[in-house]
Amino acid sequence: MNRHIEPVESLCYCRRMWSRVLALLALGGCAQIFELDATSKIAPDAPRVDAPPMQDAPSPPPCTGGDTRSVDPATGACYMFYATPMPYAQARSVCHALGPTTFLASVQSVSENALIATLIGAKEAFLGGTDAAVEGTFLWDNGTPVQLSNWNTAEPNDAGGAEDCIEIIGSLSGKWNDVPCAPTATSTLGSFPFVCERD
Ligand code: MAN
Ligand code: CA
Repeated sequence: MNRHIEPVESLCYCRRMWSRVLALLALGGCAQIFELDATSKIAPDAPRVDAPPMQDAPSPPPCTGGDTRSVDPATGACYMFYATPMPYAQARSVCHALGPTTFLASVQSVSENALIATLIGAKEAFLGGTDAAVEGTFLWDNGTPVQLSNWNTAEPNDAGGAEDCIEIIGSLSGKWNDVPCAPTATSTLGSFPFVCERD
């Protein structure tokens, strides 16, 4: 037998139920919000870094040193000609003392060779090439292989089995010849003016 519910009583019952449902929903919503708040990781604002002021590209150090010097406009390299003759090892030391990017000159292009030939005038000068480590394999003083070939006719001939360094000959439009790297007891040949290159 169904219990009889008075209409007023049933209305109140319904209201009570609804307010409970609403309260529960509200609680659930709050819980969710708190949960979100607890777990969300919003990064704090990164500190502002102002853009550096606009600046011109840093200018390379001036090309000084040697008795005469010249800058290759194509690469910015600085070539310095030292007219006092020295053995290769001593010339190399003079160049290296000028800084970590300065070596006895290496030649990568025809235009670079022409620039050095003009710089030395009618003189002869050591470049940085040598095959002292492995006969016939020439390396530049900066460690790169000699790839350009600008040898004079019949060179390199390793004359007397004693020519491991490269000279550039101004009076022959910059042609190369292998020569002794230092004078010996039997030959005075081996001291030359030289060219340093700073890259
Ligand atoms: C001549 C040629 C060269 C050599 C020099 C040495 O010019 O044989 O190859 O290097 O003599 O004086
Ligand atoms: Ca030679």
